[in-house]
Amino acid sequence: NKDTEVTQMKEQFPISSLKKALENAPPPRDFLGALKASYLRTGLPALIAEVKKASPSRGVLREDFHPVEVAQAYEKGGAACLSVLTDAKYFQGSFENLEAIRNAGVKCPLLCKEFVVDAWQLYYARTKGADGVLLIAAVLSDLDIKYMLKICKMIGLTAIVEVHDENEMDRMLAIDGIELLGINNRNLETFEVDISNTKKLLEGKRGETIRQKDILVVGESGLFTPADIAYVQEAGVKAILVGESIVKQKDPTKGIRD
Ligand code: IGP
Repeated sequence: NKDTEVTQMKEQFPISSLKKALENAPPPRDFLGALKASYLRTGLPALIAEVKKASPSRGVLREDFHPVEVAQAYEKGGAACLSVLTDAKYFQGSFENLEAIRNAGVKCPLLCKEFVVDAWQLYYARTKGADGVLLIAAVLSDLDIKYMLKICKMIGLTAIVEVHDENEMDRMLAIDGIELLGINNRNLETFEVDISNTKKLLEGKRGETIRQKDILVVGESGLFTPADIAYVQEAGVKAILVGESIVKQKDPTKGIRD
């Protein structure tokens, strides 16, 4: 599992060496700012386009998968930010992909899409060129989330905190300092996707709290059509995270907006 993977990597790259590397690293790009600018400019949810080769529920999504080409196509197609899967076991991703995309001159801010279970991973992601990370409420305690948010702030990473049900949402709304909240429409245990989940979690008091706290909401997973986008925008979403439907396009510059 992730813990043993991280333990091994920690030995190879001790935290002291990562901190040292970060002293000379180029500054992070403004992930949240890029989303806001895109939303203001277009009036449509800002696109976080995901560089995703495969998933546990759908298998390999694209046989001729070239991460840098896909990333460049997304950027050209108008994505505000990119998400790059780095988990190897379930998504056939890698940190080499993240680094290669960063080094290829892609200007969009990059989200390192990883199962973060240890703060060490935040430093590591940053050394590999990440501007943002995902913190999943389903796998982290409230204390973990608070601690990791602090580290993110310290090293200049933007965090998207991900929830997928009411309980996780309420837990996260009680934590201060969350700027970006992702609502996953995919149930992580059953893999079932239902975009009405986004709407359900933004109704009533919860939606009110989100507006009061000025949290930007990202609609995640299972978005395929302009009608899907309109539906989640109507629910209150200002950014969307899309993988499958665009990675599968013959020409990934032909985004979901076309
Ligand atoms: C993208 P989709 O259905 O457009 O390919 O989904 C993204 O939301 C999904 O990859 C995702 C994910 C995650 C993957 C959302 N949260 C957490 C791994 C871990």
